[in-house]
Amino acid sequence: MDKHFDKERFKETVRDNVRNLFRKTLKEATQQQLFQAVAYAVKDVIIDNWMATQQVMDKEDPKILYYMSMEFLMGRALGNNLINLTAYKEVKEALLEMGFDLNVIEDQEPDAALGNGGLGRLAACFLDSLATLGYPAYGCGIRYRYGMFRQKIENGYQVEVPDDWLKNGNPFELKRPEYAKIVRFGGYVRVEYDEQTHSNRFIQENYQSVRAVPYDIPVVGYNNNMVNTLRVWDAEAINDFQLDSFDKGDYQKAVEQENLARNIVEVLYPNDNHYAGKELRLKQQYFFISASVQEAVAKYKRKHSDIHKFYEKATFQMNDTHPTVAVAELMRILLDEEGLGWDEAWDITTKTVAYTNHTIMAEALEKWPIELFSRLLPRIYQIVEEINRRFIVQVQQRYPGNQDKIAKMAVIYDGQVRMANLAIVAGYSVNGVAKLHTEILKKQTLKDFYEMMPEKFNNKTNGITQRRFLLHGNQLLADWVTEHIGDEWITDLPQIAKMKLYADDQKAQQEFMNIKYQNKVRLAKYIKEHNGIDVDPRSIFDVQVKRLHEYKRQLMNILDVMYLYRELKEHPERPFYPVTFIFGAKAAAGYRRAKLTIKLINSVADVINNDQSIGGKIKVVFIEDYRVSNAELIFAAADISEQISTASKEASGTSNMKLMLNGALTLGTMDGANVEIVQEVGEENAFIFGLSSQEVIDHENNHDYDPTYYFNNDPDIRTTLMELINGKYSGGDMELFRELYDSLLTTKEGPADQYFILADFKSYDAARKKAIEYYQSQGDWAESAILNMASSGKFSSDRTIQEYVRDIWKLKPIKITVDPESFEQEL
Ligand code: NBG
Repeated sequence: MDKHFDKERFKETVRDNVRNLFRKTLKEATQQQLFQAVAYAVKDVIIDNWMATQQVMDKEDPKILYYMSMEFLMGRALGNNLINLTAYKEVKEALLEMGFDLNVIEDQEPDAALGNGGLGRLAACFLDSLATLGYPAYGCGIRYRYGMFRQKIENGYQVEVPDDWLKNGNPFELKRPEYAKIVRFGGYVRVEYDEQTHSNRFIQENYQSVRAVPYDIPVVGYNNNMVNTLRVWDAEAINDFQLDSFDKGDYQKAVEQENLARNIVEVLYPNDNHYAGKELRLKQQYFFISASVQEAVAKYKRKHSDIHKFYEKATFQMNDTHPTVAVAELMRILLDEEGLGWDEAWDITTKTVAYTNHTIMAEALEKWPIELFSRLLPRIYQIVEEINRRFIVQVQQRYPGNQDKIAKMAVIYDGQVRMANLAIVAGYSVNGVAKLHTEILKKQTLKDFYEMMPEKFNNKTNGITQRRFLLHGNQLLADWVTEHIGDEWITDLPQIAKMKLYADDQKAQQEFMNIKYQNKVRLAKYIKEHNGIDVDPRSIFDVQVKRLHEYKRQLMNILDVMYLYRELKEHPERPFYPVTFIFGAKAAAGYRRAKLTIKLINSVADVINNDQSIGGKIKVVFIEDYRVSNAELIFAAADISEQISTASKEASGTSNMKLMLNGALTLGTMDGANVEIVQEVGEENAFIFGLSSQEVIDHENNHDYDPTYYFNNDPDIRTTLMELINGKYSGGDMELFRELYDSLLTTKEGPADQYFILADFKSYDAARKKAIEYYQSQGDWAESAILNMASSGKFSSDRTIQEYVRDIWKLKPIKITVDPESFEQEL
């Protein structure tokens, strides 16, 4: 690409765009307008490759993956697109010559935050890897009008502000009205006997409907001309107040359809690892699934006449239980629209759909009341009932007289439709997202299914894209690595292992620490601008950034900070190396304890940061509105990676991988992918503590965990907890944090200390002190940090995708060649 990049032409295009879009000269344009002008210039290039990709797909007719997900946490597109077009540095230079700073322009772009956390970001990393590896794939999702809320901190509390991310339009998207689909809700099903075919026909009547209109967002592969598509669906009303609806007395219905369309894609539910159970949520699910499945079938039929072989050209990966209504929707289309019999339809469906489980947390598993499900989706419910009826017959044959098996595995039971069970019964593959997680699924959570159908189960340890989280997010480190070992790591991360050679080289260690320092200066500047807090880039940056959830134990982290602070005050004579404790986390809007934990972190920060007597040795920073764009800055600057979930609860984690890639050392429990991280880098280069997953599970099964034991016998723990209710961090208010105190010691709302904070507290504190100590031998630390980065090869989402392709999807890569002159022509 660089060979053909024509700087002068690019500048001209930007100038033209500013003029044509905004009737302004470059001088008059705002930074936002410049961003738009640059983004449209880049889109021009992408369009060529996008069309070329479509042409190859048309010609070669490959099998296509449909990655179905309610969430795609894409972050910003401009910088990433430039990186993957290998045009970042040239464009930066060109803009500089025009007097503009690409970084400032990048900052104008709102994050596409159509996701909550790990699950949505995983989907985004997967799209990047699929395009880079040349696999034909569509992301299928929802074009939420408002994405993840913006978090403001006011008086220490989280306040949610609507995320109006489309306010200035999205320059990269493309509306595709020609692929619109109708989606139907409610009404009833009339059964008609067809004399000719001697079969029943099922006709949905008196329903409400909306028009699903797709918007395509390009997904650019790295340096390979491939452009895949993320297709997100918007909803439009079908009959916009035609006069004849008054005449027919259909006025009410017209209004309802209008409202349905307006509401359905309005907002992303801000819950992570927690199921909301709202009717509108089920509508969202069926809305985007029905449209996506209809289009997948239509696309197949444009080229093929034998629907029986659909699965040879299409495969659906269901990202968690949210899209599992796809099972029944595909059945509906095959039965009611294609006229197939049940067995034929079931054969196709069960060769098409596959399911990924992302959690063992009971409150995250979706279950819909029959009343709601059947009222909203009457025909879909009939099909699920029939799937359930046939499956129960199978279970009875396999385990005669065993009611317990039915109770556990039935798709419909106890008045509820169980979406995970539907996905497992129909799916040809069921996978967990890290080795430990998959083992827990097989041995505990999904034990009965595993016993009955072991061949479906497999593990696919998560991964992350090094292109966003090193090449774009940490350009200094990326360049440094490339200088030493070349740039193959960009598409083949295991190559980064070559950096192990330099781990004990003093010069390399100094260079590494210097880069880390510069990244810490960059983050310190961001913190000063956004929080008004001065932090010392020479201090240790100890980082926990992820959604706020009790099982992730931010509370344990801040309690330990309170303990360290008390020790520092009580023993000013002891040496204490300065540490900056950095948090970033959004809490679900209705999650009281999580929101109170944010308030606690900010209150502790206020007290400690303003205590002149400790000479700035401890700083606590809560970074507002944690999201993909500021995550890139944070990862680059981190020394310590806090991965401290209660063992067994974090299915995989992915910030652990991003931090490792950026040379941070893990302080964590043996949970999720931490286990594999430690396996790769060696326990001597991490700080591991706490109960094992088996110990946690045993306590849970035996109901024998008693946190008051620690409270009564350990004065350090007792004193720390008392500080929650003695007013020390609440301006004398003894009640403010009592709920957190109670959650650890009483059974008022659920088990006391459900996440074993007190059991792990002392070993956590010891491991953290060990890390702080270790940091002071800079050479050893640098060696471990380089080894972490160099051992992260396994955690590229490229590896994850190759495994999905090999074991599950069976896709073949395609190659896109475009006229090398076209980039020049466009720009
Ligand atoms: C989350 C897990 C994480 C995991 C991501 C991606 C849900 C339901 N699960 O541990 O909590 O890394 O999925 O797999 O959001």
